[in-house]
Order: sequence, then C-alpha cells, then structure tokens
Amino acid sequence: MSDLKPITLYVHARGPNPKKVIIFLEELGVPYNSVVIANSKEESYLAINPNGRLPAIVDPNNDDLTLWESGAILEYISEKYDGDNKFSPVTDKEKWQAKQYLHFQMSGQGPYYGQYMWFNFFHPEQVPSAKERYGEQIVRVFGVLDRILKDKEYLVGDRLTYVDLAFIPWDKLALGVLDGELAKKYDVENKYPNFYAWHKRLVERPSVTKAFTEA
Ligand SMILES: N[C@@H](CCC(=O)N[C@@H](CS)C(=O)NCC(=O)O)C(=O)O
Repeated sequence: MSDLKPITLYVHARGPNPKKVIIFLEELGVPYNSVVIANSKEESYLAINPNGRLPAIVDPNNDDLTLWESGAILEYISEKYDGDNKFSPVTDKEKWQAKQYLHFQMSGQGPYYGQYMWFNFFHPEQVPSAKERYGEQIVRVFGVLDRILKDKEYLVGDRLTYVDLAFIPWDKLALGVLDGELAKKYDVENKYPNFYAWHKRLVERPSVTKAFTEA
C-alpha cells in the first residue's frame, strides 16, 4: 500500500457513520487523511456531498473519485483495496450475503439508532413515545443479529468481513448511551448473548479504538 496516495476522508466530529470507513481503512492499512467538517451544509462541502452528510471520500488514486454514503464507500474500498479478500467475501454466495447484511445495516440499523439519538439528545421537545419506539427498534435489531449469529462467530462465511465492521459504531454508541441505560433496561448481555459476544469481539480490535479516539 506504500505507493498509494492518502484518500481524503471527510468525517463528523462524533458521528458513527464515518467511523465505519475509518475502521475498514485502518484494518487494511490504506493511507487516509481525515478532514473534520464542522458544517456539513456549507456550499464547499455540498459540492462534495450534495446530501450534506458524512462520510465522503475523494480518492486521488482513482481520478479523484468522490463518493458518499458509507455503505457504498465500504463496498468501494473492498473492491479497490482488498484484493486479497482479507475482509471481503470470496464466493458468489458470500458476496450476496454481504450485500444483504450491508443493506440491513444501512437501512435497518443506522436510521433507527439515529432516530433514537435524535429523540434523546437533539429534539427540542420531549417525546417519550418516540424514545420508547426507537429504543425498542434498537433492541429488535439486537435480536435479529442474535438470531443470525447463533452458532456463528461472524455474519458472512463465519469469517470477519467488512460487513461485521459496518455494524460496530452504531452498536457501540447504542450500548454505551446514557451510561449503558438501554443495555441495562433490556438486559442485552443475557438476552442476546450471541450478539453481545460478537460485538465484544469486534470492539476489542485496535482499529475500533483508533476510530473512537484519534481519528
Ligand atoms: N446514510 C448516510 C448517513 C450519513 C449521516 O447521517 N451522517 C451523520 C454523521 S454519523 C451526519 O452527517 N450528521 C451531520 C448532519 O446531519 O449534518 C451514510 O451512511 O453515509
């Protein structure tokens, strides 16, 4: 990877979606420079991502390709920079399974968890029913993952892939939020042991520490 120019990665100071990309780049040892965007609705950033959200990348190794939506970025990194399939699916069957889980992460995990955070920390009014609804949805997703991970260590081919990595930041945030209140209320460790053990294995990785501290 030494002949590669660093990818520019636009990140949010706290947001979990950019951390998915950081974790994968760290795992692969692909060089990157993080640029923290304070106001994602400014014209200069909208020129990179018209959706005004983080992350986005610009890849100088590929004609300055500009890409946004974290799931698409992960797939791009997998195809472009994981030629040895260290963290990528190998067989056709596994590739489709990886897509399935990545779509689930993008549409069934992130948005629900994001709404939970919104109604707990940012919404100008207290809406208890919304907090309850999204808390329940998070726990429902824990249950789905727990069922998938029965007798399995990882989601695809029982080998760590970028799809496992994609779930880490939102799960970590949800389990840590309000001093672990959600985790305690729903007894996550005991009720969803397959999910909990998988998550614990994943967060022990140095790439995750890096994403949540330095990057
Ligand atoms: N589906 C998008 C969601 C991106 C997203 O919502 N990012 C958050 C940070 S985790 C963000 O940009 N927040 C700042 C804002 O909305 O202005 C993706 O996965 O890339």
